[in-house]
Amino acid sequence: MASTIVPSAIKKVQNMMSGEKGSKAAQLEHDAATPTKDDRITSDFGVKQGNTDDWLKIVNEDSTGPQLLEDSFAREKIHRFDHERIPERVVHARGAGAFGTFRLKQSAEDVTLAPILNDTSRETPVFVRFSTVQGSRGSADTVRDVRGFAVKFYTQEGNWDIVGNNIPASPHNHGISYLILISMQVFFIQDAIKFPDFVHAVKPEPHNEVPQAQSAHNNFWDFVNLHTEATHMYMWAMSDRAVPRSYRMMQGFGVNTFVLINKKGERHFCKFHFTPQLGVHSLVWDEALKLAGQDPDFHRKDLGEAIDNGAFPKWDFGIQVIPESQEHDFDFDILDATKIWPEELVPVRNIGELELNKNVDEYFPQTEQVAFCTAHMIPGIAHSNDPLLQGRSFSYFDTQLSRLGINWQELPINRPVCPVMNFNRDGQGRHRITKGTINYWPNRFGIQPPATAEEGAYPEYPEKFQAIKARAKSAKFKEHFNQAQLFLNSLSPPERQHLIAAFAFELDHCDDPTVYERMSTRLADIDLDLAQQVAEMVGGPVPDEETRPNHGKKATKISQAEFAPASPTIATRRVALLIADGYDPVAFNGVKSALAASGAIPFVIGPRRSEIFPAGAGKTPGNGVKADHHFEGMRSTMFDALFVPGGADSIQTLSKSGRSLHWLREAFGHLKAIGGSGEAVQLFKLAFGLPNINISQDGEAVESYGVVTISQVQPDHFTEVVKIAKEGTNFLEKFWFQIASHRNWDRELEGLSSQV
Ligand code: HDE
Repeated sequence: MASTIVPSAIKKVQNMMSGEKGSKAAQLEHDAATPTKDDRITSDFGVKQGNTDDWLKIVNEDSTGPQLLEDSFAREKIHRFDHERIPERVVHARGAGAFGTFRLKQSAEDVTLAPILNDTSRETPVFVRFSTVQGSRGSADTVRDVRGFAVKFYTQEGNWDIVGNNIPASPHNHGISYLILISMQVFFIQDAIKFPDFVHAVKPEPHNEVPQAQSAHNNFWDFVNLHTEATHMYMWAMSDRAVPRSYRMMQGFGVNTFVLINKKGERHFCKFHFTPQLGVHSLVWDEALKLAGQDPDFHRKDLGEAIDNGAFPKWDFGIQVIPESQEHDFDFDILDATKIWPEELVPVRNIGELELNKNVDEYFPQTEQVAFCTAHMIPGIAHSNDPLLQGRSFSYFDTQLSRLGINWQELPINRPVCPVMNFNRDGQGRHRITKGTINYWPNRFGIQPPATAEEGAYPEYPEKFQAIKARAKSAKFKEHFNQAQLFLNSLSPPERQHLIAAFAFELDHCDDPTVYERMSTRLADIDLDLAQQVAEMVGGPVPDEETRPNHGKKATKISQAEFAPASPTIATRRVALLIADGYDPVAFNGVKSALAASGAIPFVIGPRRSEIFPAGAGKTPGNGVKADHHFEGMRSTMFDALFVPGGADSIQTLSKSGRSLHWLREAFGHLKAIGGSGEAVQLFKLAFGLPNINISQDGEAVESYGVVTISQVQPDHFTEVVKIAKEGTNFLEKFWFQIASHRNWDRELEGLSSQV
């Protein structure tokens, strides 16, 4: 009996695996159908249908009449449609996902026995889902929020999920709730009870379901003010981190403290990091606000587009490790997920690389039905006593029951690539069929005995406890302001300005004076200058003394400015070329092809989405270039940089159009790199006529506050090989450097961006 049941099932899975690389893809391919012209439409029970457009009726001479219930094809179609929606995730409802590969570059065998982290010959398939937290499934991508960064590793030892986010402490919105519960007095506080309070406070208010996908409302600020444990978190959430330029340009963190176990049975505490190779970049706030309306799918499309173009996003995967013996050597509790482990104290060891290289085939069965669970750990990785992690590991399995049903782990996207053999049975939506008479252990045939350690059983670490049962927490959990100050002190000057502006925006949306007045006072616990600036803006009481001195300490790798790629790059940046009839073809063609050659994505934007004709070529169809979009269809917010080639007629048209001037001024206001050649210098004088902006006059390329101009054009200005270096004299070199710098912060710091 044993030989007919177990081995055949295992063999089937093993055949699909054929080495770990690509095994998930092979498995999914096995489940997927690609309809072709040769296929014929059928009902769900497999019968071919001849007419899918007319419900079966009793018809009069004019072909009208009542519909028949007998039409099971029509009824099936409507039934299926009526039940297409499942409950959206209670948090992180809006997301985008992709497949990829994890490669280990350096073994971490000294700290973990997990083969995925010590076998450098392995390639492990992954699925990653990015998300926002507060908004519902149809909300916009670019809202101010923490982003989910959930990774499912389909390893040969089973699925391993890191359900993380883009902010390292748990200033994750619902992280706050936990942060609060672990820090309250010891009475009556339980994870499951406190978590809904926070999520209720941040989600739309109950009386009118407003606002959508925003924390800028009374209830949120009321709640976090009353729970000072949330202080560190909201500093991050008000920073640029909460408005990423792209999912591809944000960090990912496991947030919780995990345990690694090595072959000797030693334990190390660990935090997981993903650092994007393109650098960490954000939108500016005004741009994020506008994009929410102009292109609500901005991040989703950006991810799909990059992968389709072969520009696979990559992250370095790193671990921070603390030996068990040093658990108490820090002035914060290393199990407190609301605290970071500053990198100068615990360096990050980059040991691997995560690459996303395949878009989903169908959103619902893959991105919507993927289900993560923090309890999904493989041998060599384990829970610590981080109380946030322990609470989460109950919640994730539980929430999948209402969303997907008890057999959620059998859905194709969630199925491990290794054999799953056990005596769990039945339940709604069961797919697996197991042959034979045995569904229990022990059994008379010895079928499916538990594994031994040598066979790869999950190792339990014998941790000694001599304890009392109490609702308690360690004393270090009660400190709430040190890392909020550390965060503020570590920001660059523009990032600090953005943080102040974000507080001012959010509290301006609170119309209950109790809320914004209390918050104005609370900020003095972090920093007096911060509190004064915000209070003045929002009409709260302006504090005149600090209630808690700022310790003045800084940490590395907090400011996004510290994550520049090893060498500057313009790869994957979207650059708009603005033209009208009569544009200069030399500059246009030169810059366009040089952009593409450097890995950027050029877009031609004109007054209409049809052919635009260059200077001197007449309007013969085929002589010009077809615009990708027109000025009204797309907005400057959707691009990282603009280039305007000269050409007298083209510039004259652009100068007369309010919309094209708005494109330029808006891009200037959003601190983007702007390049122009020939007659474009006149347009720039008109658009940004500020004395500080130095514009090319004598044929030399000039860079001034991120505006790069060259007044006279020679063909070789646009064909030289481009090295991206600040000192460059060449037009492209200067322009490329500005694009690679992401934004020109000086423009903002000196108040120029608000003057245009
Ligand atoms: Fe979550 N969280 N969470 N969370 N979380 C969910 O699970 C929860 C926390 C995170 O793309 C839910 O499948 C509790 C921290 C991500 O599918 C739910 C606590 C972090 C995602 C849940 C936390 C996260 C979720 C809702 C303790 C960053 C989306 C749907 C207070 C490390 C995963 C679901 C995806 C989703 C509970 C705190 C990240 C309800 C109880 C901290 C990325 O189970």
